[in-house]
Amino acid sequence: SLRPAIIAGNWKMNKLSMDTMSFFYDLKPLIKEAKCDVVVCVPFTDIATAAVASKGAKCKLGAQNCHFEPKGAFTGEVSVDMLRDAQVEYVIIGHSERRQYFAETDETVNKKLKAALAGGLIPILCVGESLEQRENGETLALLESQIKKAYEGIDAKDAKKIVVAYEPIWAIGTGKTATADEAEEAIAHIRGVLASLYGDTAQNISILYGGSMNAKNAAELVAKPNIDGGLIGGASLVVDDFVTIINAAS
Ligand code: 3PY
Repeated sequence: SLRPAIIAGNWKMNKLSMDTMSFFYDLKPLIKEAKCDVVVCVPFTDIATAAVASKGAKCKLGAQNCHFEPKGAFTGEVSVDMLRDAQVEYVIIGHSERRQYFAETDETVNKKLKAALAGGLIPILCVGESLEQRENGETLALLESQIKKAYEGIDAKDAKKIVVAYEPIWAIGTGKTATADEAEEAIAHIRGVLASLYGDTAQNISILYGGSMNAKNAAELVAKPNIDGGLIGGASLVVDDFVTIINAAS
């Protein structure tokens, strides 16, 4: 395929430093032969520990958020440069939990994308519809709008660095997964929107599925032609489950 598979874990607000240490200690020998790119997005406070514990492992580190300003009076925020300095290579931007609980908008998502790209981080951009939007038949229009607003002012060269994650909100932390066909339909649509903006470059953009992807359903999801991997919530906290998913995508 044009696109290497990516399996990215999103720990959300979980794990202390000791748990982080044992996670990478256990993970390292099990992903030596992984054929996909493996990313683990840890809480800010676990980054330093993860950077040491993951040394030599076939995985990259990610954060779950960043601020769009380079520095200054933004109490409690973390900049792109700070993340780079801490050996982070990826950053999740616009996760639905941040949009829902922390007032992120399409506009801040766009600013964060630009800041991450300018600073050399690979953004994992999250988009996805609510249950109400799906039931009202608004899914495809909403995805188009979220994608177009997120990519505003971003050229094709930068656009292809962004990893997209389609995460239907109704499937996040609920145990409900989109069927592989529903996920493929939404992701093919996202790729179509990207093609309308960037032409053939859309074929080089990795688009992941997220939302209760687990050891049982991963293989069927990643077998779909447009699904290039996964952004994994709860199952990424457990080494065995995470490795099963990585192997399904390898
Ligand atoms: C989930 O799987 O619930 C996620 O939100 C992954 O980001």
